[in-house]
Amino acid sequence: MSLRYLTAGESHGPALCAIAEGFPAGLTVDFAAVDQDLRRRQKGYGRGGRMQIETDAAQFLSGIRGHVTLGSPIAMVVWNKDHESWKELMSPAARGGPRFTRPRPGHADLAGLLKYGFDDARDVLERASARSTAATVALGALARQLLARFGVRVCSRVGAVGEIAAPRDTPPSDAELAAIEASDMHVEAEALAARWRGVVDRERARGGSIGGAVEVFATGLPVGLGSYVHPDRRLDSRLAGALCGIPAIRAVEIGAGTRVDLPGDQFHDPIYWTAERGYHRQTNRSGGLEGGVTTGAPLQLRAFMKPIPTMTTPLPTVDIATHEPAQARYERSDVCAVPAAAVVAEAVVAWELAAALLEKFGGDTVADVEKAIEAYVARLRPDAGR
Ligand code: EPS
Repeated sequence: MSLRYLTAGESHGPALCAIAEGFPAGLTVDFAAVDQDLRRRQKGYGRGGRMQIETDAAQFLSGIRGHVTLGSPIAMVVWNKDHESWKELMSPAARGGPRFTRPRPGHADLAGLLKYGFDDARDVLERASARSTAATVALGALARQLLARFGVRVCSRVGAVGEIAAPRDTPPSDAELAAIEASDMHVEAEALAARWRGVVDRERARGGSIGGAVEVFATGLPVGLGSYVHPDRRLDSRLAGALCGIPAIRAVEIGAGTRVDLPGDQFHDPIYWTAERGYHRQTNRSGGLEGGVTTGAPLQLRAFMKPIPTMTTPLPTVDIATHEPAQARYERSDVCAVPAAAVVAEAVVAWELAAALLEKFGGDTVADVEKAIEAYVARLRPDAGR
């Protein structure tokens, strides 16, 4: 059985919940590191009022004893502090009260109202809210710790905000990573961050919102995760699907995937072999994936986030109670959540990589997984008689 998860929870309900199933026994979990990832998700220039209210932290209910995984399902809860102020609206008494009837173009509101037969968009938006990504990040934090145990590291930076894109880059160094984590724009170059803040300020002043792009990198991956033998085993399809599962992500690029201007001889990464390094490349335009399989080079992905559809200068819509033209309702929101999306993107990538790693090397214990990886790496060594 492979690694799997479920999340549940409404934005203003009591809590967000997550269950992770399939973790091997024997992994020491650093709870503080999980909460650190949750805090990272809350940061970023352009965030709205909700992040001033919450101090997200994960409470572990099962599957771990004395910080060590038991191999049983790991249940986690992230409590919504703001629930206190929304108890009434989230209670049965709220039925029959004021309704949210002016759906926001670009949000799940109208599709959800029609699909589930509701007459109040609150019944849709509570679950469609990107608040659910707190549960995603808690799961990703666990996956990241499993990966770290085997030398795999996942990190991210913002790659664009609005019309200003950063140059394409390679995985950040340790010093750059420290600068990225210290930046409210989740980027190492302060000059770029300043320009991006200007874009966010401009949109805030216009009553608008703005999207952008995030880059996710993973280093230390062995060659051979994922498979070309069937579409749903391709790691590229699984990573793109996972990234598009994040609210507001509309496109994913793998390596230089959108560089359709490059002919084949300039796009692909020539293969070399030396006795010291074995097979290697001098370029990584594949983004670390060929045939849906990891090449052993750093994984490089870009995910593109649309502007948040909730705006103080709302778009035209229709009131579902009257069918009269109306302006979309404004709910407290963020002007820009691209830095937070980078942290969420890291989490889903970490999860998919952990799942792929366990599929290839899985065992009941972390020690079993370690032995399987060691045997495989030994088979691939340049001096292993191949
Ligand atoms: C979010 C919590 C939400 C929003 C935001 C993300 O909380 P609230 O609705 O109480 O302000 O701030 O979600 C959206 C912008 C959206 O459209 O879903 C969070 O925890 O990240």
